[in-house]
Amino acid sequence: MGVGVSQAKFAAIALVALTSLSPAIGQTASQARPGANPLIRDKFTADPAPLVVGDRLYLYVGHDEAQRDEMFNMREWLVYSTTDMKSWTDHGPILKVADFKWAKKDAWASQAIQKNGKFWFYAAVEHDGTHPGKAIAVAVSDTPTGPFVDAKGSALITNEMTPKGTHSWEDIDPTVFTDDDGTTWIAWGNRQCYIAKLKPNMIEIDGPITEITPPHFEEGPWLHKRGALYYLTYASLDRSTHRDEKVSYATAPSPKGPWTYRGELTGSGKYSFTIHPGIAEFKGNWYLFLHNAGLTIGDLNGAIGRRAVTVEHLQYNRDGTMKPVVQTEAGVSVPPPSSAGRN
Ligand code: FUB
Repeated sequence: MGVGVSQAKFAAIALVALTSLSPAIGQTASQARPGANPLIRDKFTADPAPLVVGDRLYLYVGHDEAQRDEMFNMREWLVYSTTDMKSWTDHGPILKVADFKWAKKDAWASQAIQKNGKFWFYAAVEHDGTHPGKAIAVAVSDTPTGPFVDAKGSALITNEMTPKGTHSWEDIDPTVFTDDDGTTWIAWGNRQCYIAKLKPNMIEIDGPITEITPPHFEEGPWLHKRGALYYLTYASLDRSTHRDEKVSYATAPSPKGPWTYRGELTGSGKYSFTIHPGIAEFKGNWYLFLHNAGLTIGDLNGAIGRRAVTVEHLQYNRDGTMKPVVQTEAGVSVPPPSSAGRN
């Protein structure tokens, strides 16, 4: 009995010692902490796009399957969900590039929104030879977890629709946002950033495509609104000073602009050339989803085509600007750094 007690005591002390060591041993230890980064650890995932539906947050991601030195190998999109930002349910693949008969490859960045009782999923893909270059596809489903089907049977946006661009991957990374008046806007781009209205049918552009490229814009735009202010957050690259993308943002009084550059929101993602913002308000708190290349699975380490999605608390200053976000392993397993200025 005495031995049993001291064994139990030893076990308890060992557990306490291990727990207090955990911040120092990084990723392995933080696996035990619900909400820590990266969020998904059994697959490489990129380009996180959150969507709140009722009391659940859905997170759409591209599935990175690059082997060894492959640059990208992305064939499908996956969705996960949570009710508490700590534990995630894996709903599996919702759509493959092959489901768009006119597309060749590349399940690149996406975003889903809910409108008129349906879920609309916009994504960047590589078009077949009939419209060479990247294109934007639209799929639809009755539920956030699919099955999604091609909603149009052809691309929503092709490379020819934005003739100013000089490269074939200019038309990528759609972000969609429905304003209070019911108008849905779509913004997208690489090096140039464009915005247009969507028709109420959600599968056609309505009116002109306008260029709104903010400073250092590289790709991955994300539109959202808080109070009266519109935000355009994006992967930025100041080629004169940096090798890897960071996140920057601009604000405007309307989706039509004028957009005011507000500077950098984050640094670069760990070991990653790309980074990709996705923003959501969920249960009274704001979150910034990102990706980095800090995850290792088996003998495959992080790389440009083997990324891992993360999330951090997002906080605002009283004037509506966003507080700089530091990327951490603790993520939302710990409370936000400060509650001052939160709405
Ligand atoms: O994941 C493929 C591409 O890399 C995305 O479309 C870009 O935003 C960048 O993350």
